Parts: sequence; structure tokens; C-alpha cells
Amino acid sequence: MKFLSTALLFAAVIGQASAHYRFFKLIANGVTGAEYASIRTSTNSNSPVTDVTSTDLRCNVGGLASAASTTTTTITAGSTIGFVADTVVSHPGPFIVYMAKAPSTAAAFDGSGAVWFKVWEKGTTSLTATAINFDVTSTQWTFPVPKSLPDGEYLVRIEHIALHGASSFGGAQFYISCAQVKVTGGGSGTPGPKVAIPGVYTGNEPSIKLSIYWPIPTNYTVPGPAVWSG
Ligand SMILES: *[C@@H]1O[C@H](CO)[C@@H](O)[C@H](O)[C@H]1NC(C)=O
Ligand SMILES: [Cu+2]
Repeated sequence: MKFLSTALLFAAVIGQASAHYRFFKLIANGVTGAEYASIRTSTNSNSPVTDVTSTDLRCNVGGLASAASTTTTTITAGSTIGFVADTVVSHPGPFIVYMAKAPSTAAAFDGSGAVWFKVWEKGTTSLTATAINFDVTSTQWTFPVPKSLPDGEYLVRIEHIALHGASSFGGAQFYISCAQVKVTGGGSGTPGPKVAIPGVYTGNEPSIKLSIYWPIPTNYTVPGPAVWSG
């Protein structure tokens, strides 16, 4: 009982004391861009989205309105791109990157429909009988653009799901940014499976609604579809 209450206290303190964060720079062509260069600005400062049925889950709050004023960066299929956060992501939880192909330009794309496919994910860094650990110390995450991805303009959406308060429905926090890219040198791959955002999550998934402090989960599967690596 003593251990249980200590675990709960620990969870509560972590939840309150940690700062929030924004994915505010894009890494592309070996260069870290300026703040919000080719990343859609949001209107919620560094606060998370918690309603998985809201269109805010797609590109963050304000991320549809800022599309037209956001630049698009040209990248090469097969190259490494990434996101930089303004501070360490102090909350435990997985990182996921989805992409969606724009019918015309990324700046004109609202990302609606079952158009999103997962290109990268990072789950637990370690999972033992006494602790489930995620990357809470990095400020940047990089991943490959699938080599056979067809040429065209895309949204690249990073999501970090903070699980410190996820034991009740709606307690998971989604930190999101959408970048706008134009892919060149690609191939003829068929990305999938494709999901809609919102729509991909119900909020009741065992990897979204769970206590990570007590009891310690024995396994953790990153939510959403399988990664398409092209
Ligand atoms: C753990 O694994 C089981 C069996 O595969 C699965 O049903 C469950 O969703 C997993 N739990 C998490 C938190 O991913
Ligand atoms: Cu926070």
C-alpha cells in the first residue's frame, strides 16, 4: 500500500511539474530550419490536444488556418528528416510520425479523409518489472522518408502522446506539429494502411488509456496502424 501511494504521488508530481513543449523546427537536407519554417503554427502555445475526435488532433489547434501562410520545403525520398522541440519532451510516451499526400499543394491541404500513413514510431526505450521508460530527454527526432514514396507534396505530422495522466479516458495528451514538404526523387510505392485523423484513435486503446505507474505495464504497443517503410 505504501508503494502504491508513493507511485500515485509520483505520477501526480510529474504531471504538474513538467513543462510542455512544441515541435517547432524541421530538419531537412541536413539543415535545422528556423522556428516554424515549413511547420504550421498553432494557436494553443505549447498545450496539448486531449480530444481524439477533434480536428485539432490533425495538425494541432490553428494548424488548418495557418496552412496557406506556411512554406513548403523540398526533400528527397530516402533522405533523413526530423523535428526539433523547443525543450526536452519531459512527459513519458511514444513518438509517431504520419504522412499524407496532398492532392495539389501541401499549403492547400486540410488533411481530411483516410489519407494518413505511419512512417516512423518510437515506443519504449526500456520496459522492466519496475519501470516503463520512454525518451524524455531528447529534443530532436529524425527518421527516413520512405524511398519508394511517390513524388508530390505531403504533410508530415509528428505526434507525441504523453501518458503521465492517461489512466482515465481523455487523460492522454497529444503534442502535434505538421510540416509541409515536397518530395522529389521518389518511387512508385503504395503507402498504407491509411487512416483518418481524427478517427485513427478512440481514446480507449490499451496504449492510450492506461496507467504507466501502477501496475507497471508488461508490454507496450505503439497505437495506430503499422509503419510503412517504403
Ligand atoms: C500488451 O499485449 C497484449 C497482447 O498482445 C495486447 O492486447 C495489449 O494491447 C498490449 N498492451 C499495450 C499497453 O500495448
Ligand atoms: Cu506538460
